[in-house]
Amino acid sequence: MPKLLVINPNTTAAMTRAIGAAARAVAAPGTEIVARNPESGPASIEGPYDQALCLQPLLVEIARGERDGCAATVIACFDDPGVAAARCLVAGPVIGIAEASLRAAAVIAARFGIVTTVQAAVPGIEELVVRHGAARVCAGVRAADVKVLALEQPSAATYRRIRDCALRLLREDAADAIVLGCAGMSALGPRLARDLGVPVIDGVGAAVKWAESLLALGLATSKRGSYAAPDPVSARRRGPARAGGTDRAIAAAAPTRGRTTK
Ligand code: 5HY
Repeated sequence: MPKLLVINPNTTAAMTRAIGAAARAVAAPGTEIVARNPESGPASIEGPYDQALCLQPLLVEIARGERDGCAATVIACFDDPGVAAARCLVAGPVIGIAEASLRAAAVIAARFGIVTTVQAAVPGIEELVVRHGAARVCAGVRAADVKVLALEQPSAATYRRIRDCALRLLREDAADAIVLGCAGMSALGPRLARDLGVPVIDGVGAAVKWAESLLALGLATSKRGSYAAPDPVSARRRGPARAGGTDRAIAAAAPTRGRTTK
């Protein structure tokens, strides 16, 4: 039975529990969900600085997940932090919830809109939309002006802000479906879909199902080219000051599987 690591890159345990519940709600009966967050890093990710701050502890946790037998990794943050680096580090598929949502949305709607938390998150998400070739089908990215941590126990006012933001995407930007632009919104998906009358895509669910299907197809990340495993030689040459903490922590967590020189 496959084990999936579903990692919340921020350090808020309540959010990790909610993300784990959203993942288990859609996982196939034989799939074991391991929901974790790093020991250190930002309590929430709201913009480029937090995204940078979460990276090293996130990679350490992903390497540990593989050592603990997780065959694939879902990065449960809508900024998809560290996805490419993690694909170098571990053998199994690594899926970001933003990429999974965009690909699912482009299949079920001619135009979709993304509702996220704060304005600071919008430019990074717009970049992801372009990077994943979804600019033509994305009607817009809008911030509901709610803090990520307000989603731990969303109040009625927080829910209304998100719903009304989604309504603006439908009415003013002509979106036909809504993508939840934060892992903390997963639990609100079913109610929003009922209230809005359109499909609402939750990235945690989309990424879990995608990971399961890649594993069922026997697919893992290619270690040829960009996602080749980190080269221990150059790691050692980076010198203790810079590399010591990061590489040693990651090396300690990761199995010494078939390191190939690029
Ligand atoms: C997320 N932040 O999914 C992103 C959403 C955002 O801590 N988990 C976070 O607002 O950027």
